Amino acid sequence: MKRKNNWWKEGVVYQIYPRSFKDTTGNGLGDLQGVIEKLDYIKSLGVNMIWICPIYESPNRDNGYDISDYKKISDAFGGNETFERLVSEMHKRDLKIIMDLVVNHTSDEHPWFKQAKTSKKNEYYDYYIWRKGKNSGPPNNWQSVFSGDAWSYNLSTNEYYLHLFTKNQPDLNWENPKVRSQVYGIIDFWLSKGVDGLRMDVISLISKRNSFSDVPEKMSFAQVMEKVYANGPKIHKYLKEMNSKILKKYDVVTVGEGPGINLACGPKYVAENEKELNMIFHFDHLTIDFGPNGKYDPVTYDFIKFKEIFSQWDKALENNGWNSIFLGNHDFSRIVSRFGNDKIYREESAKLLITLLMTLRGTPYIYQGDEIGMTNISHPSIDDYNDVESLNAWEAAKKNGANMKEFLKAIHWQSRDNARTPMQWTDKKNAGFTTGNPWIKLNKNYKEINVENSEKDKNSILNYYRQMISFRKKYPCLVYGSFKDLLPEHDKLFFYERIFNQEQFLIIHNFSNSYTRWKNENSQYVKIKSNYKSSSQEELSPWESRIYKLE
Ligand code: TEU
Repeated sequence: MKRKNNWWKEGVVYQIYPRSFKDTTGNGLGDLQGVIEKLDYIKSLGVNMIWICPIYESPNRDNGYDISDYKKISDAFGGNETFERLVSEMHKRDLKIIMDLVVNHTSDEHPWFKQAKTSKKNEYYDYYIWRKGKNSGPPNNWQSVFSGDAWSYNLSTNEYYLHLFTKNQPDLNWENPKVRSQVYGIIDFWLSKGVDGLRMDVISLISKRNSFSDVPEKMSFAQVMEKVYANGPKIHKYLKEMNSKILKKYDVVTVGEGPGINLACGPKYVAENEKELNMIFHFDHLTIDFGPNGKYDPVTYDFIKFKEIFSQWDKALENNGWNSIFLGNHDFSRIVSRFGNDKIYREESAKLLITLLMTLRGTPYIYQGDEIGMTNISHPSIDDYNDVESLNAWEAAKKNGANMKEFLKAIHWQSRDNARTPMQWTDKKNAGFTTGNPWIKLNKNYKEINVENSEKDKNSILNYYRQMISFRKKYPCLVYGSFKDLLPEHDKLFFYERIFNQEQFLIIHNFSNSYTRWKNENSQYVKIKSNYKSSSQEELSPWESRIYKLE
């Protein structure tokens, strides 16, 4: 199949976690006016799209991923009026806006759920998923992604409701056509206001396996996700319906977040002829360091496997569909801490990672703060953490008699708060994020790592990001060209070619702290970009990236 060219394939996305971006009111929480004030900065990076995490009315049990009013922007962020100003200011600058659509579940404070839980006769009862208990406990042994049972008891209906996340996030019943038509109404509401795209939260989970059978004891949580929670029997029916009823009326981009989506089932979600979604986020590479007991049981990741995942996904979507290229977001550690070296090679490795992101096939996503090389935190006490996933995992570990000193290390490594500390703008009070008390502790290193310092230094990570983004935009080959890993078995080097018509590139990255022997054997290829000023013909420096072009 001949691949179609689309604006969203050729662009680059910048992801904003609004509560940690920029506060303009002094209440310690980022807001939309803050985003507006920073639009020129974002534009200066060279990106074309901004994905903004949920900003709707919410009790914030999961920082906005628990929505109580889908058509209202939270007043804490500035309300609908500020949002409309944001859209218009973005469009003035030729920036597209992607909103987060969270419709696997609502908040338990959403009027639908407040009604539903009152009685089995209530007209909203069937908006959610209810089952009778078994042996004076929940209907089955399903566990929530955020620890504990995935079912909570409700007295008025004498039943349990399903929540794959916290108990404050009841799952919607997509079997009910009224639920689906409400969702399409919400989508229409925002797209008709000029929103250019949707990132769909855990969209892989909306179709449930209605037998609700127990999960076999031995299954790892990753397998449960793949085989039990995600990719349910009607998922493609729902996505096709969503597309034909509403999405196809607009020229918008859609990216489905897909826990549990694997190589076998992934391509169908994004195949152009299936008319469902444009892109998905799969997590094969971001769960690569999860151990036998999941995220908070981390293991050293296998670099060869890491490269293989990129190759396999590229191949799977080669002729039909489109990839999203990302190494982190608001749910994972900082990319330089996780995949680079945030100590002695912070600058080099951060530059290597953006070189990787900008030279793979697919649409690249950059998460706020990565452009200045922000790093993980390691607070001495769990009390300094905010994320519900970390806090629940901590309680569960305590109950299970875990070694809590070790567990704190796992929190340091994996907590979602690593990515949620306030954006570091300056070396002044609270890194210029707020004049008040920040809702979450800052990373102590803001005096050194901040936008203001990065602007002054022409060799900063920030300025290198700008160069790399504009570099990518210059060559269609980097967007559409074929991809081939040329050294799949090498345990330090990632070396690949990209080819598109007459344009050809060789790209090499040294994912290690050591000097590594490597020589360009083909003199027709000329080095045109690197994260080092000068380098040897015989070896690569630690965390060095080079791009060669066929002349
Ligand atoms: O994340 C979905 C999801 O599965 C994540 O919880 C992910 O698996 C986990 O963080 C990895 O440890 C989405 C949102 O991105 C996340 O912020 C929400 O908390 C979650 O959905 C529930 O809406």
